[in-house]
Amino acid sequence: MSTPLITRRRALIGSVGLVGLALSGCDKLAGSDTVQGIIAVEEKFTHTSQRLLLGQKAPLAHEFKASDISAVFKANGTVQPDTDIYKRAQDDNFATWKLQVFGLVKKPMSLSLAELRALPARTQITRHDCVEGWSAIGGWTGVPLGLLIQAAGMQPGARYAVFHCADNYDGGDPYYESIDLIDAFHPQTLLAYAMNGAPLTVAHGAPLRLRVERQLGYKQAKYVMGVELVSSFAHLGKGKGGYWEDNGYEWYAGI
Ligand SMILES: Nc1nc2c(c(=O)[nH]1)N[C@H]1C(S)=C(S)[C@@H](COP(=O)(O)O)O[C@H]1N2
Ligand SMILES: [Mo]
Repeated sequence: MSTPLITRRRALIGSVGLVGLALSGCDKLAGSDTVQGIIAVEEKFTHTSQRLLLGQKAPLAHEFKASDISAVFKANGTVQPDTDIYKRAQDDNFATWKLQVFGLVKKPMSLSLAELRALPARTQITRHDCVEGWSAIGGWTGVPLGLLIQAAGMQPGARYAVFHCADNYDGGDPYYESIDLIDAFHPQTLLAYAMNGAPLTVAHGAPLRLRVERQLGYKQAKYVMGVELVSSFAHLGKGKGGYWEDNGYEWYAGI
């Protein structure tokens, strides 16, 4: 465990609280050149218009009661990555697996599952909407992504968080996803290690998956091995910011 995270944790537990931190982070961001730049360069009408409509308030996705949790939550896309790196991690039940936080950060970090579990956590019960036409309500527990980014510190020029996954979709290209910093610092954006109170199963993305609650299912990257801060995702995959985006889906998949 690196000192900055522990320091941050003490500060959080102290007075502000995690949501306070995330929101104050957002307030600062909202006035920055970076965020203004993101808004200026967005090509997608949906994205720009939603941002304009929402202003800087970033409302929360609806959260449900425990009794609303779906009896069956379909596992979709990859349900068992077949890459060597994943199989090795799975073999020891992710005991030696580590999340890499890198790219345009001041302090790259490498965090074990135990270290992630020791950080302040958020639990939320939300509805997952897949573009294929099914939905399910599930409970997610994990570390707010904004906390990790704060701990790593952003370098100037960071605009997006990219999630590198362990699976090659359908035996083809690596699965990856990306979100902007507004979603990265949204208080409901988590790197989740538990679903419905139990450790994430392999089918649902063990050991760690993204929850970005105001976007569609394909943004919810499973098997996250690394979070990279970038200024542009043009050099990744086919340059559209995600596996499904490279195959024609919208980058901003707002619900
Ligand atoms: N790494 C990875 N993440 C992924 C996918 C995938 O195939 N690989 N599929 C996506 C799609 S389309 C959906 S709907 C959700 C499914 O999550 P679930 O299996 O927990 O229901 O994961 C998303 N994240
Ligand atoms: Mo999906």
